[in-house]
Amino acid sequence: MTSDIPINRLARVALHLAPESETQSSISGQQTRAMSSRFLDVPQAPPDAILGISEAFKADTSPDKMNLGVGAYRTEEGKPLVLGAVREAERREYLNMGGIPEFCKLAAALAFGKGSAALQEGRNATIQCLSGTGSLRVGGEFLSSFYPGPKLVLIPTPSWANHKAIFKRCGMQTQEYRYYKPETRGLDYEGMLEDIRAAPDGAVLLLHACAHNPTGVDPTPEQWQGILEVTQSKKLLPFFDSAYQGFASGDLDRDGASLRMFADTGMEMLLAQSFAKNMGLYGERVGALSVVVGDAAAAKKVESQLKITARQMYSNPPRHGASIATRILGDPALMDQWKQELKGMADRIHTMRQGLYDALQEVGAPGDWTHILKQIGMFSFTGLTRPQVENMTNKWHVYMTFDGRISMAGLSSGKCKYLAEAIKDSVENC
Ligand code: PLA
Repeated sequence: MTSDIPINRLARVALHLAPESETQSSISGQQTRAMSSRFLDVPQAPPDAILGISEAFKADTSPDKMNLGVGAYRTEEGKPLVLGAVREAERREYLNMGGIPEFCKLAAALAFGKGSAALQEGRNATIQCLSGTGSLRVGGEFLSSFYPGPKLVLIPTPSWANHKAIFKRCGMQTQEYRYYKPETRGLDYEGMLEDIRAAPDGAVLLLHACAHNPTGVDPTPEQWQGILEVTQSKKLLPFFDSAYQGFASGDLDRDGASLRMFADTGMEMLLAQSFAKNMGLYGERVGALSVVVGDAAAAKKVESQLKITARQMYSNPPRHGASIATRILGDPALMDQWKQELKGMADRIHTMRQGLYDALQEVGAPGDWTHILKQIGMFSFTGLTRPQVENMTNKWHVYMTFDGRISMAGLSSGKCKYLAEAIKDSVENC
């Protein structure tokens, strides 16, 4: 690493400093303001483990820079993608503005399957929420107030960086269970079951429905069956996070298989759904929370509480994005178009996996990189260590999260070689 740069790019993120260009003006700005506040002792929050990387990326002026930090789909040209199905849905006049309840129905059917017994029997309470994060948060608030079991959420190690924080903010306890085995770069299935068995009966079990973030490692159908059996014997309450339906395999039903396997047993469960990635509606905040219960009368009561929870946090969710999603989900032609476009995105990500793998072979990066091909979904968990990640950013202008995760959706064919050279250099020299 170059030692002549006084404070490097990543260090500015880690030390919670503003980009250099902003430092001067904020100091002079402070001098003109009153010097006293009751909030002076509020501690500075650390930068977000994922979104903080995008801030550092924006401040970098190198023409080689690459943002593989946040999971946001980009085209071969590195541009955000507005899906054709979304454009078409937006263009059409809204004939029926009963949009919101209709959205909840269609979203639940997309996840649980049209023939789902829970939906047919009216055992689900589904409300539109602010994308995946908002759905998790409202679900956490609901459990914190009304779950009669242990207020404890079991979370995989590692997991999406925000999971633990969201549940803690709701007043829930959290506990980790083993998930990823660095030695095999695969699932620590035995460790996972052992930790879940050792947890208190009735605890909440957080599961990634597919395309586990950040590892890209999902259980096989047989392993899901084993996880289901432990969930039943321990009377755990599964809480599925489905942020990538259709993105993992390119097939919506296949990516919904795990949560359907659980729901079809008739068990009670929660589901947080996001349409950010699969519809490319990131900023529109389209999502849904479903609480599936054992009895339709209970579902009505649960729904009333979910609505009050939302009312007290943000009153009601935005309409525009959910109206687009409703149009697509409710129209067979748009549905077909969307499925094709989803497949296109999943396939491009797959091509990038192969492209990066081939480039690593070509440049002769030391080590076994087959995990890049085996992992599923938007991310690759490269196995790069923190010093190696720092080298990737500081020397090569490649932005990625400190845990070694790269967003394959941010890569393009023309950049695989450069990325492979950066990885080779980091592995060899750090
Ligand atoms: N759950 C998981 C597993 C996620 O990966 C993400 C997003 C969310 C929920 C929340 O998504 P939403 O609120 O935008 O619908 N994870 C991203 C972005 C893609 C982020 O961190 O906000 C990531 O880069 O990990």
